[in-house]
Amino acid sequence: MKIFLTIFPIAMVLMISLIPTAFAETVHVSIPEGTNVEGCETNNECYLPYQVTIDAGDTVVWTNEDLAFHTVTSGNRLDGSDGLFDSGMFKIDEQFSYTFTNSGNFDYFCTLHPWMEGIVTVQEVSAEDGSNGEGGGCLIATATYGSELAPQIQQLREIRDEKLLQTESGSVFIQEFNKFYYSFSPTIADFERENPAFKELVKVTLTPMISSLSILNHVDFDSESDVIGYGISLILLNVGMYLGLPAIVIFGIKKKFEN
Ligand SMILES: [Cu+2]
Repeated sequence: MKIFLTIFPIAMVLMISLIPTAFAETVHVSIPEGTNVEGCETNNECYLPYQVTIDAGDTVVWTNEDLAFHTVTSGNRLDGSDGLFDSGMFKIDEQFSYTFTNSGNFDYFCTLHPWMEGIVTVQEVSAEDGSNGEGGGCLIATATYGSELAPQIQQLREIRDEKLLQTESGSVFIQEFNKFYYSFSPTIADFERENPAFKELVKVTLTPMISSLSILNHVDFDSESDVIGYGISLILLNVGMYLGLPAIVIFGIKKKFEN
């Protein structure tokens, strides 16, 4: 039991210390009071700050601090909305957030007060394929289970689209997970295609994790804290399965040899 008792806390500390650095950043932009009247544009103060620079995967949150309705609509006053994002009208103290998955310069304006303009500059994340956000295929699972339509993959997709992406913390998690995941998954998927034995090994390794995720199909998230709660429980369960069980087995074998 000693090994288990040593490995488990170390693994926990590692997991927990990795969580904050792995999370995407959230950048706040305010819509200051009085922007419903022309004039703020002369100093670029209709959205504050008027220009923000973020990494792909980061989220911008706009807060309406004015007394009037406003919108945050991608595009510009000359060409109108380009359809990428649109808050619709939102009122005082309400927020609108958008997660930028691709790099580039994104203009936006207020459709009610077109003099209000802002810009979001999104920098490429230096991962191999980190810009691929929602809708990206699960490369490893696809290579492992043979097709995008395998039930295990459908299940993962359902959890992602119907559960996690419906909540804010879930969306943040997926963004971060994708950044991390797409940094190594193409390599593993290629290797699996070339090496059937490795593919079987991955299948055996992934199955407990996918089974544990299926718990999420049977719960309803009522609040953001539910998501975090289930998320942490699942991480703990998986740490237990992947580090705890082998540790117990190794310990058992060791004990046998000692006797
Ligand atoms: Cu406005």
